[in-house]
Amino acid sequence: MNQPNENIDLIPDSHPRAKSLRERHKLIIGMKNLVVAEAGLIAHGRGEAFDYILGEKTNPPAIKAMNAAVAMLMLAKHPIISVNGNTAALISKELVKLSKILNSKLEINLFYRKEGRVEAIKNMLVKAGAEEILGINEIEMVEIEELTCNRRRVAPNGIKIADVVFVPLEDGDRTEALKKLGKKVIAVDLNPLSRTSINADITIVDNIIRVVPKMIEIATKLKEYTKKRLNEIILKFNNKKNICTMLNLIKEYIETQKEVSFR
Ligand code: PTJ
Repeated sequence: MNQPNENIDLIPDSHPRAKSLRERHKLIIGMKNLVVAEAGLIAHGRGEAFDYILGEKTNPPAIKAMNAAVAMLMLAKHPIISVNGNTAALISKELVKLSKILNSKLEINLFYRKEGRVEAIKNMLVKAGAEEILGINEIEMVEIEELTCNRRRVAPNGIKIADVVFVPLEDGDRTEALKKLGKKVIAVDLNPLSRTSINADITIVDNIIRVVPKMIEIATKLKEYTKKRLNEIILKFNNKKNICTMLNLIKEYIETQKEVSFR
């Protein structure tokens, strides 16, 4: 039987969807190494479908949301980047870099708990350069009462006390629970109509693979800004309006593709 990495090598550079196929394989390898939950593959497939109708590119509303997100993380007292299996498998190096630029701690927080998963994700983050990782010490964990799923178990010095939580690829319940606790939530979700997208304070409708490198670029620029200027970026941002703009862009994209493909 082929090893999963051999399968990656079988994808020729000339394949029109080589990049997308390689991302799938990262997740398949991640699943075999316990980093990714089985359902993570399905979640990625759903994401791919939305990415397709966004033109597989970063659109202006996503850039706007990323600017507001970086400003909010920079102004936060206790910013936390929540890491799940998919994000670790897809972009761990960049996530670690972003956490360092933003002085934001990384916390592993999983929906699907299975023996060995936290350890596998921790190893992946350490390999990517992470120095401090929260959410790995089971006995220290505390519970968020507002949540019933596995994600309720959080680090006492992490999500529990965070004022701003960055939650890439999320399931809806936690965003609502974190909001009830008075925290600001920044979500990355290719589905602009998910409960997470609708309930987050800032929703970045884009692929996490493109988002994190772009946020690193933005953070490098915004580092020079005063607190006042960062605050202005946040005040000017309207999440619901921004999601509506994105929905209009999707409609336009589909119309254009209809014209181009079936005219
Ligand atoms: O690692 P775990 O155990 O914490 O589990 C992680 C998953 C993602 C499996 C879990 O959180 C889950 O089941 O999530 P959902 O409810 O399927 O939601 C995931 C959302 O992320 C969906 O709305 C997808 O459209 C979106 N999504 C998938 N891939 C990407 C994405 N958004 C941005 N970038 C992606 N690459």
